[in-house]
Amino acid sequence: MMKEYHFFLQLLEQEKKDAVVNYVITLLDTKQITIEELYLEWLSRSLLEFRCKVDDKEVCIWKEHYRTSMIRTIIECTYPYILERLKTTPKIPFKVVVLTPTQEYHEIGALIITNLMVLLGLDAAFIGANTPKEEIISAVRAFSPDYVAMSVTNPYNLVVTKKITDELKETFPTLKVILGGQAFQSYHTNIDFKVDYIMNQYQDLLDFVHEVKA
Ligand code: B12
Repeated sequence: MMKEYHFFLQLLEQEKKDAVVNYVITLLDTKQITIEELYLEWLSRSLLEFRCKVDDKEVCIWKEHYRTSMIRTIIECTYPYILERLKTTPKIPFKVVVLTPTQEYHEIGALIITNLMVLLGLDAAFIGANTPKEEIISAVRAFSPDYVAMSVTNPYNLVVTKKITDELKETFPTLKVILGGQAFQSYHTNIDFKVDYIMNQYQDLLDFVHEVKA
């Protein structure tokens, strides 16, 4: 799939939104790529490896925003394929609310993880990025989830994440809390999170599902 990935990347780099969306849909229709491969090996990679060309410096942030927006469109376009897969996926009777905390605008990881949870049979919903503590508490009251999963990218947001998770645990003693995202991949702080899981990658999610199904 190297050749195909490079073609996809080229379309993204040339900002040919219609062509890239059509290309991905064709690959999904013809089952040349799975949703998991698309999310984890193509979409994530194309963002993680995003670099500015030297003479693009001034417009770089806009190129990053536009690439993110194209990726978001592609993620939304995968939903009918998820629905198709769900016809044969056994349900896991746990509700998960996924979000990013206050000041955390990086949301693509959270969106992808939500859809991967859905594909695994969980009842998961992404409720938003940059979510203040009071809104998170109100969302837990409204949805009564079994789990809250928070995605954190910037390590600066770990302090606020600690405050939110402590309050969630105090207010809802039976609620399980999951943390994940890039901030934990380089996690060397002494913050003692009182949470149930800290996950780094897709395999951790697979292990989690295996555990809760048992
Ligand atoms: C796109 C992007 C943005 C976009 C985000 C748009 C959006 N709507 O999401 C915008 C332009 C808004 C942005 C802003 C900023 N960004 Co930015 N951004 C990126 C970029 C290029 C890609 C991030 C991304 O979407 N990756 C793809 C996703 C799929 O990967 P992921 O989030 O890691 O998720 C995967 C796993 O971590 C995991 N996962 C994630 N969450 C969870 C949760 C659970 C429960 C589980 C199980 C797993 C899991 O699963 C996912 C799939 O594998 C990265 C570059 C990079 N190297 O990451 C910089 C990057 C993250 N940004 C960075 C910075 C510094 C910023 C800004 C501060 C810069 C600025 N001045 O503009 C602001 C901060 C905004 C804020 N307050 O949050 C730095 C962070 C450095 C650091 N470690 O602190 C990076 C690394 C760039 C860099 N090399 O400097 N950014």
